[in-house]
Amino acid sequence: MLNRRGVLAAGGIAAGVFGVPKLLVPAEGHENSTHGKHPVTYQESKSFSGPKPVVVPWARPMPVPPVLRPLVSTPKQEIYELSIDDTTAEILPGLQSPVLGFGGQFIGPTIRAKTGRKTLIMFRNNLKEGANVHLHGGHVPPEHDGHPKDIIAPGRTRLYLYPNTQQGTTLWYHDHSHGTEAQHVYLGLHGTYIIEDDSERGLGLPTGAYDVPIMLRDIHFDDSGNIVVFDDPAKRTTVLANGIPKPYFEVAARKYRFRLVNTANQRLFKLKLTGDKFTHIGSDGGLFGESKVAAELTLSSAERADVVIDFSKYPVGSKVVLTDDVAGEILRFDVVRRASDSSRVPAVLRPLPALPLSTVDREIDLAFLFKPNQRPDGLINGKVFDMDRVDITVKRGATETWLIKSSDPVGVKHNFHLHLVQFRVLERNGGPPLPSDLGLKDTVPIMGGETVKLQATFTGYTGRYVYHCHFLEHSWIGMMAQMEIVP
Ligand SMILES: [Cu+2]
Repeated sequence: MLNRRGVLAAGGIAAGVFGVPKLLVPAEGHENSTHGKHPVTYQESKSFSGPKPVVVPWARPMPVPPVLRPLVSTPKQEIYELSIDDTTAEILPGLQSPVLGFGGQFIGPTIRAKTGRKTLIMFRNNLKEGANVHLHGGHVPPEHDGHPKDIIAPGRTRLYLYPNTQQGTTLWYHDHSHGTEAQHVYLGLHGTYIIEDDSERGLGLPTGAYDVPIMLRDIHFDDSGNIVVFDDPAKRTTVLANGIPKPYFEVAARKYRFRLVNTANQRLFKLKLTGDKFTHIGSDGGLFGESKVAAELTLSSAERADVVIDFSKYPVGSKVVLTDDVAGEILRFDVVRRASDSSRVPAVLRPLPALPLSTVDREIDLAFLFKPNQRPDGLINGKVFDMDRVDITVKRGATETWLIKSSDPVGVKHNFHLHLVQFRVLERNGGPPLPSDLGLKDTVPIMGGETVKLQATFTGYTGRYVYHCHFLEHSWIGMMAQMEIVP
């Protein structure tokens, strides 16, 4: 059986000989369930040889990732240490699967930051290969953005500074190391990073134990219970809520704020609640201007949805299930006790920033270059990513309008992510944005043949940042480009 280094190396080779690029097709439905290629099981040293453990629905509680404790905390800054580890996790019941994890945990600890207070984190890479950390959605200097070239060598540390100058929101941190980000994130290098701010606190939304991040993702176990990497995403049929398939979560009969984060490498969730609706209060970059009632939430890879669910109308003993239109039941909320509730969900939250006048127009095309009997390349505006090439130059402070498009055929899906700043979606296919496009955004799905017009203002820092498809097997084969922000 391959060890980890062997697996990662073999994965790179295997990817080069894939005939049919099902690896590059996001999991949404079972239409891609047959294909010919070379998935690789991920194992530490010995193969699991028993029967694959059976997931009994609602048998295990959904864990809430622990909040990381700072080593030093002052009103101006907090200092943390966090390791990047080879570890194991009990994802399937009774089976310890080899995975990667921040702080030794498959779902990394939650970091709670505050607007106006810096976060400094010393990451230590305990892997046998390079890794790094990107704060997804964070407004951070370029040397702290986890640029693909900035790798933490095995056994080394790197200090990341997050200024937290942006408003309260739900971000996440994950690996962004060049050529290995897809495997590393798939194997567990992901955690939630929450920024809180005083004006948000003043709204009276649920807090403390009633403010719960939920990381949703999919994973592929083979018939023996091994995690499969470099696979067909349609086979990632085990959906996890905070690392557990089909868990229950005990709630009081009151309001809860849930911060949903899609950490899947490539998946579009369509989420519903049995017999209930979400109160949708925010997206990637923070709160909406007004709360909205939503029967369904579309959440593509790396997107976040900030929602409130009010369980106060339910008698103790009630169950409410979170479902996906493809995966079916994901997570059951069990109402187990009554509770007082002084929290509120105001109809008016806080206004979004005004849209400045845009002075630059660009077109960004995400597409594959298909090649016979070879792995395709991922292209942005016709080019494979080169981390030494600057693709566009942006003047600091400029407001720009980007028409994101995909010249791929209808049915192919991509997922555009811009580093450094949040944007606003102005149009989709020349019409109004979808509900899932609203608010401050850093990631947006885009289908073959579609266009998404967005506007961004490049405040803050100068230097080099990437923009890419956030289906990680797409950025991994080159669907990434680089901008340089200049004074
Ligand atoms: Cu893509």
